[in-house]
Amino acid sequence: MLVISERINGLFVQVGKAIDDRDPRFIQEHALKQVACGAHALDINVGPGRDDGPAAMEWLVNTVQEVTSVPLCIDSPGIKTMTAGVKACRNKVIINSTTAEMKKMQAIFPLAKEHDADIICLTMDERGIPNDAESRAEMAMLMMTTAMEHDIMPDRLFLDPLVMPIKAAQDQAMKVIRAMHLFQTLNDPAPRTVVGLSNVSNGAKERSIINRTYLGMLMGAGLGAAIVDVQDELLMEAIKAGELLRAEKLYCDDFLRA
Ligand code: THG
Repeated sequence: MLVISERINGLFVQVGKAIDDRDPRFIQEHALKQVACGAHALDINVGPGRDDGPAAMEWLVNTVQEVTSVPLCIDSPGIKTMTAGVKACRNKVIINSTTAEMKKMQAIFPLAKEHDADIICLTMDERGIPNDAESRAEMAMLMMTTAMEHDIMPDRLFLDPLVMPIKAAQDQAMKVIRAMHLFQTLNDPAPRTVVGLSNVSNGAKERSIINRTYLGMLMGAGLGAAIVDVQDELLMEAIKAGELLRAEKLYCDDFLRA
């Protein structure tokens, strides 16, 4: 399972302030902590509502890659901010994200091709997030075929069914599980998948138990990568147990200490 840290995100007050102040120390210590906690990659997001998006993103990428060479997952809905982030990356880069909107794909796929980036594909379009699993799979298929028209093979994509807060839409949690199953049938070998796990518990109490229970359900449905709170130790243990149960890691008595 590819573990991506959600924490280098301007949404978090301290991170937002460090970006505003262009304070490298906090960001760099924070990035190293994520890697020490088991992050294989870092999601990099300057946060919403900035007028300095591209400059802030370029600074954030440069600041982080001064201390670590793990892949960066550039997370922005804005094409200018995305481009600034991807251009600044010296190591492996994941574009987070495109949607199924034609205009968006026509901007993102050439950028990905130019920089040899992987791409997270959100199953939504101008009409929003579909209400059912089948429409999510249909949009995933559209993104896979459009990527191929840009000479990007399906193995460069991560399909994201978009996890919704359980508090806002309780019926969506199982629809996302069903979408995860449907995604496996869209290609051979099965496409890679990713979710933003913490979305599920947004605004809920007892976030940790909700997150790790859902993680187990998603791993059972074939989830391949997740943007998570790697500082949640119980969650990281659940991921290791899931890898054990999926036979991705050889069994050993003390697997949790690995
Ligand atoms: N898919 C993809 N990318 C994503 C998401 C997704 N990126 C963003 C998000 N969803 C995943 N990252 C987070 C980061 C933080 C939180 C949830 C998901 C979160 N933050 C607290 C909150 O909003 O309550 C912040 C609290 C604080 O300030 O401490 O929950 O789905 N591809």
